[in-house]
Amino acid sequence: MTNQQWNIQWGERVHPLPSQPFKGRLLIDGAWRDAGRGKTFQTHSPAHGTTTGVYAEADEADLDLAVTAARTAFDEGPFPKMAGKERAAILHRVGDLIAQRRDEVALYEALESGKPVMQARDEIDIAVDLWHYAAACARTEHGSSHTNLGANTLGFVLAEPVGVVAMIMPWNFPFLIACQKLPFALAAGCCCVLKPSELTPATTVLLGEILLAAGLPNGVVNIVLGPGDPTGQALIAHPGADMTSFTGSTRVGRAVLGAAATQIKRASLELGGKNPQVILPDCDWDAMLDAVVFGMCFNAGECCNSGSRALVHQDIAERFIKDVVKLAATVPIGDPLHPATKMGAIISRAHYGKIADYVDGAKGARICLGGAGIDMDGEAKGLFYPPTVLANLTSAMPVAREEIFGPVLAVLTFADMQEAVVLANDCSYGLSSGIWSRDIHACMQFARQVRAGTVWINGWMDGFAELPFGGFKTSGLGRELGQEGLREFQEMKTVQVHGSGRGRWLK
Ligand code: TXE
Repeated sequence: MTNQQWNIQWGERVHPLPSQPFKGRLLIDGAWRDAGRGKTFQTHSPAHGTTTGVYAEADEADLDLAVTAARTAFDEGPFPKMAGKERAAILHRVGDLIAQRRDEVALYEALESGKPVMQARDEIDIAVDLWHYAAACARTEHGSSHTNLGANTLGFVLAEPVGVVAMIMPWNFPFLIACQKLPFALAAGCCCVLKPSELTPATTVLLGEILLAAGLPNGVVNIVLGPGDPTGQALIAHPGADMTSFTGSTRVGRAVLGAAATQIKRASLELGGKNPQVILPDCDWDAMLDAVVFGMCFNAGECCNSGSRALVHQDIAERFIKDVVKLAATVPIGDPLHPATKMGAIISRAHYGKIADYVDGAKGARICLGGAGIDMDGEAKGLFYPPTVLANLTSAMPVAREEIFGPVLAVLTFADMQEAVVLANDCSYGLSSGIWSRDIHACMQFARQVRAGTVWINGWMDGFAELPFGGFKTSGLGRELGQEGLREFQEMKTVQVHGSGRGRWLK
C-alpha cells in the first residue's frame, strides 16, 4: 500500500510539544539528587525525533545508596510496621494524586514511548484503580490462624513483607507496569528501589514526586535511572535487596533469575508472549475481527499480551484474512499527540529493525497487508510500522513462534479442536490465549488444555485489578495483580503456641 492508503493522522495535537526537555534526577532516601559522578543521559521521542528528557545516570555507588536507603527504611523505619489502614491511606492518596496529574503523566508517557496520548490517558486511569485496589488489599489481606491442631496447640501463619524489592521496568507500558508492582509491594509493607527503562524514565520520576507528596516516608521508594548495564545489572546483583520483580525480555529475565539463584532470593518475572487466538466458524464475526485487529495493533504490537497468532479454522481462513486485512488497513496511524491516533511510533530504530527483519526474513510467507515501514512525509520523522498480516506459515517459522513485538499477525490454520490446542501450545511462551466461539464446550475444552496464564473466551486483553496475571513456561514466574499479586511480596511465618501436656522425648 502507498502512504495515501493508510489512515494517517497528523496536524492536530491535544498538547503542543514541550519547549524544554524533561529533567529527571535520582530519588534516594526522600531527596532528589544528581548522579554522584554527574553523568547524564537523554531520551528522544520516536515519533517526533525531539529530545524529550535529560536524566541523571546512576552508577554503582548511587545504586548502593538507593538500596541502602530502602534497607534502612525497611529494617528501622515506620513503614513496614504501620497498620494496614495507615498504609492504605497513603496508597489512596497516591491514587488521587495520579488522577489529578493524569494528563501530564500521559503526555510524557506518549512522548517517550511513541504510544497514542489518548491510550496513555486510559492507562493512567487503570493505574489509579490499581493503587486504590492495592489499598484495599493492605486492609483485607492478613495471615491466618489454625484452630484445628488439637486443644493444646494453636497455629498462626503471619503474612510479613518480603523486605526490600528491586523493580525493573520495560519501555512499553512504563507507568502502568510500575503500578502493577509498586502498590502491591507497598501494601505488603515492602520498601523498594525502582529502575525504569532508560528509554522511558519520565513518568517514573513523576510517580516519585507523587509518592513524596502523598507522604510516603523517606527511603520507602527510591528511584535509580540508567541503562540495563551497568545500572540494572548492579541492581539485580546487589545483596541488599531480598527480591527482584522484573518485566522485560526473556534474555534479561534469565539474567535476573541467575542473579537471584546465586543469592537464593526471590524473583518474579513477567516476560514475553506469542499469544494465540483460536477462531471457530460459529463465532460473533464482527466482535472477533475488532478484537483481532486490536490485539495486533494495540500499542503498535509492543505488548506482551499482543494477539500475535491467529489460529483459524481452515473452512473460514480466506474470509478471515480478507476481513482482517480490510479492517486493519483502517487503523488510524500517526502522531501520538493527535486525538484520533490509535497506533503511534515504534520505540527505537533498533527495535524497528528487529520487526522489519522478522517480516523480511519470513521466506515463503504470503504478506497479505503491510510488510514495509510507512515513510511519513514532512514533519513526521518517526518510526512507523503498519499493521502487517502474514499467511501461508508453518508453526516452525520464527514469525509464527517468536515474539516480534510489533503490529504483525501470524495466521495459521487448523482442521479440528485437537489440532488447535496442539498449535496453541506449540510455542515456548505461555502468557495469554483466547478462543472465539458460541460453543461453550469447545471454549472450556480449550481453556482447560491451553498452557497459558490467561484465557479470554470471546474477548481479548481485558484486565482487572482483581485478577492475577502472569505466564506459564518461558513467559515468566509468579503473578501480578489480585490477591496473588500481593502475596508475591509476602513471606509466610509459622508460629505455634503450645499449651501444657507436651509429650516428652526423653522420659
Ligand atoms: O528489553 P530488556 P528490551 C521483549 C520484547 C522486546 C525484547 C527486547 O520482545 O523486543 O524484550 O526489549 C533492563 N540487568 N519485551 O531489550 O532489555 C532495561 O534497562 C538488569 C517484553 O528493551 O529486557 C529495562 O529497564 N536489567 C516485555 C528492562 O530491563 C537489565 C517488555 C527491560 O529491558 C539488563 C519489554 C541487565 N543485564 C520487552 N539489561 C514485556 N514482558 O512486556 C536490560 N535491563
